[in-house]
Amino acid sequence: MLKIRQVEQAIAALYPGQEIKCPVHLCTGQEAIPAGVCQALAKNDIVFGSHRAHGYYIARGASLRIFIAELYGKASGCGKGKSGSQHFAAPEVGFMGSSAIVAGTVPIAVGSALAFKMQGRPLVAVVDFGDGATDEGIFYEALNFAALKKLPVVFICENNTYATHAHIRVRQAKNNIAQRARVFGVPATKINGNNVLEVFRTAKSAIKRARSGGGPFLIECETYRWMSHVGPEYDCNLGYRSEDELKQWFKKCPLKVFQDLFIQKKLITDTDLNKMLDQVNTEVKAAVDFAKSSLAPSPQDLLMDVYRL
Ligand SMILES: Cc1ncc(C[n+]2csc(CCOP(=O)(O)OP(=O)(O)O)c2C)c(N)n1
Ligand SMILES: [Mg+2]
Repeated sequence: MLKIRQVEQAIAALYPGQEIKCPVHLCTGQEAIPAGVCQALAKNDIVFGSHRAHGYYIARGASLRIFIAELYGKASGCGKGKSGSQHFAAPEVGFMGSSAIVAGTVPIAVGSALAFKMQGRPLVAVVDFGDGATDEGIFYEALNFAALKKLPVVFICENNTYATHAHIRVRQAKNNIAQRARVFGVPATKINGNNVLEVFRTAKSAIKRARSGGGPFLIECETYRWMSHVGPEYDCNLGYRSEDELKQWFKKCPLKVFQDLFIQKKLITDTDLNKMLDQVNTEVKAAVDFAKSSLAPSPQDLLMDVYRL
């Protein structure tokens, strides 16, 4: 969680310098979900993200250097400078990709789970998406198919109340995503997405169940996005949410909740925390230096690795 937070704060600080050209959707405030879920995965399980997926890449343990280089559009980036923040992947650690198409990776994860089942491999596919993805028809088709075929897939919904600037109450008659999944035959639960231990325990049991043939599961994680929908700033001036609402969620910061618990239980000291912070910041700085000093892709590479007619 600390690494995700520090990486994204570095991105937010660097962004106004205009060297990062791609849009960035920061997951600050929602770090407990990727951290908890990835901790519950087995080495060869796979996970898909959405447009807000930095946390999954980092929590899966993929290289920070080539991630930051990707944001800088460099040839050394994990997408050779062509994927940017929304379409990156790290298949070497089972992070199979992210997508700007809302709900786009949901059916792909279900298809992967179908492949695992047909091949008789004991693997699980996990897909993370926002509450906005549950506005899409494909989400319900995916739930139905996963339940019908009893597939080893776990759906993680980050319900942060908003899809861009639209509150869930102006998009859906009921804020009951977990309940809706059950109607399709997918067992589901709603949890506190800012409590990393709760996320970890729930994901662990859903993944175990899926691996042993129990079929799909949906976890609805209640959480909140701190920064603007896209970009590195606070956006209460836009009028779609209040500063007071944001401040209430600062108090539920997933890192602070976890740190306070560990300090209270005397499992960690302030000195340990500062040491961790220093280590992470050193790694982030090295990644930024690597990105800045890397070369841009050459014009000849423009049409390589992309679909074309
Ligand atoms: C199919 C599709 N429709 C609309 C958009 C425009 N769009 C981009 S992000 C977004 C909202 C996503 O909200 P949510 O899924 O709740 O994720 P969050 O941004 O809150 O993490 C929308 C509507 C899109 N990218 N793809
Ligand atoms: Mg949302």
